[in-house]
Amino acid sequence: AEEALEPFQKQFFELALRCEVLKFGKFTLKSGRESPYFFNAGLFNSGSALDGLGEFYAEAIMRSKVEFDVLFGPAYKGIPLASVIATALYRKYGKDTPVAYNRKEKKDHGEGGLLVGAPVRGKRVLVVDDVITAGTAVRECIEMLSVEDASIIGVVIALDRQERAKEGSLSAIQAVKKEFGFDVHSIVCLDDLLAFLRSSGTTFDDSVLTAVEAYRKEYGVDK
Ligand code: OMP
Repeated sequence: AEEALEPFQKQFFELALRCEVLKFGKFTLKSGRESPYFFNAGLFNSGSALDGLGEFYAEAIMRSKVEFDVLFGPAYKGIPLASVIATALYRKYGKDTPVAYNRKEKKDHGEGGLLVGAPVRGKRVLVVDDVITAGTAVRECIEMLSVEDASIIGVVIALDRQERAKEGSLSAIQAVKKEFGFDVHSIVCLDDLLAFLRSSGTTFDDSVLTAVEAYRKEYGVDK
């Protein structure tokens, strides 16, 4: 049986559709696969969109019960994400969470260092990202943070596509979990998208659901 969507997950899909972050059609992915849907988080690009986005991440974090000291947003996309998530955690849950991020380029003057914001030394860090495609960004974070003796205790993303990596039967996310031993939390996953489409009545053409179901069948991970 399929799990019902939580209200915030339904609202997240509605926002993603409104912002055209979530689109249906034919898209060639980094992996070369042709996907019937695409998620472009860069289009959460206005005050209202970012406000909603921050709240949905915050709710996913609160529900996960993950305990952490610092929210870390890898440059560049992670920086606004960490900022709006932290304000939502404070406004909605009274949790005043320290925020940090990295520079991509080293400064040659002033206070140097690649890390900016709250100190991460020795802290439990929750990393934020939009999607994990190959896990490269997560690996880079682990390296950056290990220099500071910080430990990543989890990652939170918006969408888990639940796809098998090109090699093997695990998804990039499952591989990251297995290799590093931390959890990856998401606002929604592919199965939630299917649930959303199934519950949307006549809003979408039947071919959309059929195509996403077929894609899940061909490239999806076992649960
Ligand atoms: P970075 O922006 O490099 O971390 O990775 C995001 C990558 O994932 C981009 O190359 C996107 O094209 C890709 N991507 C999405 O952003 N959304 C999707 O739904 C699917 C992909 C993908 O190509 O797998």
